[in-house]
Amino acid sequence: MTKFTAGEMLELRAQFPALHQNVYGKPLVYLDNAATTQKPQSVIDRIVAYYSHENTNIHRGVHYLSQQATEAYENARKTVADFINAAVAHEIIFTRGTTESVNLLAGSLKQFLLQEGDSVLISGMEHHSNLVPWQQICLQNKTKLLVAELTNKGEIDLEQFKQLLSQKPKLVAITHISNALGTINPVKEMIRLAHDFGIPVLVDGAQSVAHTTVDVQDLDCDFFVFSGHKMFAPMGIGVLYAKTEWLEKMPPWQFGGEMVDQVSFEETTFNQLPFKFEAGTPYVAGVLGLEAAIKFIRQYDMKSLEAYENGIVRQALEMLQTIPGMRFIGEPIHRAGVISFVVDGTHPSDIGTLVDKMSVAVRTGHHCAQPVMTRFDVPGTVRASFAFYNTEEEVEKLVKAVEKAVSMLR
Ligand code: 7TS
Repeated sequence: MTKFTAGEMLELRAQFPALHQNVYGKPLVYLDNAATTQKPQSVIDRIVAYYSHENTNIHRGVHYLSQQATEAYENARKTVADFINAAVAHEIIFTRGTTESVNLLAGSLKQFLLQEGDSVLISGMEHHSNLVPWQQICLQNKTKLLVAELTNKGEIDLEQFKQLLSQKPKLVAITHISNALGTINPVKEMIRLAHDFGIPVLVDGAQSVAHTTVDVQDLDCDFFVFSGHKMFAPMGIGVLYAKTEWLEKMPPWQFGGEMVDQVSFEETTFNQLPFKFEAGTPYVAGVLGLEAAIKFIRQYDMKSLEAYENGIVRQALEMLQTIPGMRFIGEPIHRAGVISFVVDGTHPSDIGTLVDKMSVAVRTGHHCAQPVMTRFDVPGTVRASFAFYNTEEEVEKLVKAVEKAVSMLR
C-alpha cells in the first residue's frame, strides 16, 4: 500500500471545483459527504461532452450517434460490473439510485418470494430507503418484518441476528455502512450465516462504495444497491446488482419501452437481461458520469484512500471528544467516514446552524434513520461525514467551530 503524501491529497482535492469556494466569506469546509459527495472535473466534463457531442437515445437507432451512445452506455455497464466485481455485465441494472433499486427489488420479490406468513429481516440501523419499502411490502403481503437489534455501541447484535435467522425469513436486507452511526457491518459474515439457512441477502452499499473496495462475488451477496451521487458521480443514477439466477426469476417492476420483446394487445414478452429491468429512456449522461467517477477513483489505490480517510476520521474523533459534554452516537469498533454526536445542554440543529455560519457544512437531524434516533433516545444528531478529499486542516476547523457553537449555546 502506498501512503498518500499531503501534496498528493491536495492534488486530488484540486480536481473538485465545488470544494474551492467561499461561503460566508470563508473557505467552505464540506463535511456532508454521506448526503452527497462533490464531483471531480472529469465527471462534470464527461456530462458536458455527452450533451455537447453525443446526445441521442440509445438501443433504438441505426444512425451513427445512436450506435456510439449505445456502445458507450453498455461499456459503462461493464466498467461498473468490474468495479464491484460482478460476474457478468447484465447483473448491473441502472436505476435512479439506492432508493429506486430497493423499490425495484421489493416490488419484484413481493410477487413471488414473499407470501402471507413469511418474514423479511432488516437491522435496526437501516436508512428509511431500506426499511420503508420492506415494511410496506410486508403490510401489503401480510408478511412479518423482523428487526435485528443494535447494541449500545451501535453495532448489530449478532447473537440476536442468528436467532432471527432461525425463524427462516425469506430475505435479509442490511446496510453495509450506517449513514447515521458510521458502523461498518460484518456483512460477509452475516451473508454466510444467512446462506447457511438458505436465505438470500441484500446489501445496501449506499455508504460503502466511496469508502472501501466492494467485491460482490467475495461477499457472495445476492443483491447489492448503491447511488452514484455518493461516490462522486451525478445525482439520479444508481445501481441494482443481482445474481443472474435471481434476475432470471424476478418479474419486471416497471413496464414500457425497451424492456419488451414482442407486444400485442393481448400479451407482451419481455426483453433479455438486463433490459427487462430498464423500462423507458435511461439516464445515459448519468451512466457515463458514473463511469467517469469510477475511472477517477481507480487512478488511486483504494486501500491508500481508505487509510488516509480513516486517519482523518480518527483525528476528528480524538479532537471532538475533548469538548465537554460530547457524546458520540455510535461507537463501533469498525467505523467508516461518519461521526454522529450530541453535546449535553445543546440541540443538534442549533450546533448545525451555528457552525454553518462559520463555513462548516455538517448535517443535523435524524438522517433518514428515525428508529436509530429512537434507539439512542436523541431527537437527532450532528453528523460530520468525510470523503478522501477532506484535510486535517478541515478537521481542525470543524472542531473549533463546534467548540465555539457550544460555548455560544451554553
Ligand atoms: N441507504 C443509505 C445507507 C443511505 O445513506 C442513503 C442516503 C440511502 C440508502 C438512500 O440513497 P438515495 O441516493 O437513494 O437517496 N443517505 C443520505 C444521508 O445520509 N443524507 O442524505 C441522504
